[in-house]
Amino acid sequence: MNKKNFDSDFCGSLPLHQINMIQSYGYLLVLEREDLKIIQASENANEILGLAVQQLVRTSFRDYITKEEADNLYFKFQTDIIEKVPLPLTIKTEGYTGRFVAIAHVKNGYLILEIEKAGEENSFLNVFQELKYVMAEINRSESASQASSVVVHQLKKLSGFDRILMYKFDEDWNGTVIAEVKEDDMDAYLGLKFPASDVPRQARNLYLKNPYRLIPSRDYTPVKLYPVINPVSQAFIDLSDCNLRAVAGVHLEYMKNMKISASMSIRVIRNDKLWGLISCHHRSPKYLSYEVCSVFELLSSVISNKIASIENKEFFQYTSALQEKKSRLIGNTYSYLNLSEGLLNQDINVADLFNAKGAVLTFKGTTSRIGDVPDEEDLKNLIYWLQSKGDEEVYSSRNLPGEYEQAASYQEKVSGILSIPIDAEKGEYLIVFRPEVITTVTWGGNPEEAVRFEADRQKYHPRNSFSAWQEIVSQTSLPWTEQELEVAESLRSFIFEFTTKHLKN
Ligand code: BLA
Repeated sequence: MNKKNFDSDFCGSLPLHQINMIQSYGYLLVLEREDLKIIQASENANEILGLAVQQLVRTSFRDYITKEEADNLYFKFQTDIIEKVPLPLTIKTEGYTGRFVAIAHVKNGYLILEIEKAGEENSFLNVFQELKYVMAEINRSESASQASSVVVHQLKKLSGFDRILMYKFDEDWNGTVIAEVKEDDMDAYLGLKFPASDVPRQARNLYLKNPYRLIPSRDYTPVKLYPVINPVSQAFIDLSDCNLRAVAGVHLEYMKNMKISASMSIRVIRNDKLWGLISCHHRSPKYLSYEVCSVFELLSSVISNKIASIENKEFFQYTSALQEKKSRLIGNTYSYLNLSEGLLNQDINVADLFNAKGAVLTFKGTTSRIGDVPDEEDLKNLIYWLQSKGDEEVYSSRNLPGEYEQAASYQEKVSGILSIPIDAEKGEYLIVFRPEVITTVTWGGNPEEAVRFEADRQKYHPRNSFSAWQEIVSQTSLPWTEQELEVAESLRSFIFEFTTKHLKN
């Protein structure tokens, strides 16, 4: 099936870094680092600083906070800290004193302050005891799905969101809901798969820098900066790292279609790559203070570490087992000084190595085969096709009939192929085959309708139904894993060395 890929073709190119407005639950100031002079301010800043933005700009932020706070702010950012740093602030204007948190970071040479009301005073011990408990629960888990289930349940108790789910990405960046806890009268998403474009590439990339994204209410009025264009750089300031950044319109519509008003998503990272998101939903607006968001952030790293340690251990065990099998095959080949004896005819063979059902070796005018492989004529044509592709490297596909139509006539036996060229020009190959595995994928709404364009082909909307939509996937084998492809590559090097050193004639 040739799916539309809105992730790379469309949604993935929306310029999120050029959104120049903020959500209204906080205030944003752009300061010069040297003298803390206000260069730009969000139009709502008058609510806390007492002056209209037109008058605010060019004043010094020092005038509104205590001397200690101003010095702290100044000194913290003399070095090139790129991490966001939270700073407590007491803002004093005429007749008004308020406690705030400023989340500060440097962008384009400027100091960007995102200011939110400080949350309720909560003793460190209170928060810590809750956290310790959840952390202990997470750490006891033995699988990623168990850890996910623990974390969604615990977060629901801690935060009171209506629905919390763990959303895990696959190799094509589609995501499946692997754990969910929700209020009874809400739709269930557990087990459903969502297409990559729902959280497109650039939105996913932002989680590599920012641990979470909070949208307290989709019904907010975006707030502009004053002046809109930064007067020094004459450009939009890049707000992509800001928590307050206004939300892409298409995603607000998506939330509406999901019947939610507020959302919070927290990253799960494994080996520096986004593994999944914990997505929290609320049917009415829900604001979380910076302090509560920080608890989520901390739990995000606890769960990330746990999942990484579980999966890295599984990865290691699996890789060692593969290596061990490969070594046995190589040992056998050396003992018999013969490729087909060593790789196809002993107690272990290449089909076992690659969890395949058939294998073929075409070498020096002889074809050796084991298990389920294409018939002679079909095999000959398949090898011509492989030759015509001119690959010198390992080639693999889990959907051979999708790439080479003739294979459709034997798709049951052969839907997956992994071919290792020995001498492609002479038609010499080692090939393993996997059979078709027919699966049913249940999507959250038809993925072909992930984007609905209006008649003008300009305006578009996200899909408006997330109810289960079944796709039967045929002509497809189990996927070839990264480790299997690496082993195939090292087997190719071995065969090259073996044939050149030991089988000279
Ligand atoms: C953002 N989409 C997101 C986010 C999530 C999802 C979690 C991060 C923001 C947030 O936490 O709300 C998607 N949420 C899901 C999914 C589930 C869920 C799949 O709970 C599963 C149950 N979205 C579209 C289309 C486009 C698109 C068609 O459907 C593009 C054309 C874009 N999604 C999009 C963009 C963002 C986004 C641009 C970033 C929004 C922002 O941060 O401003």
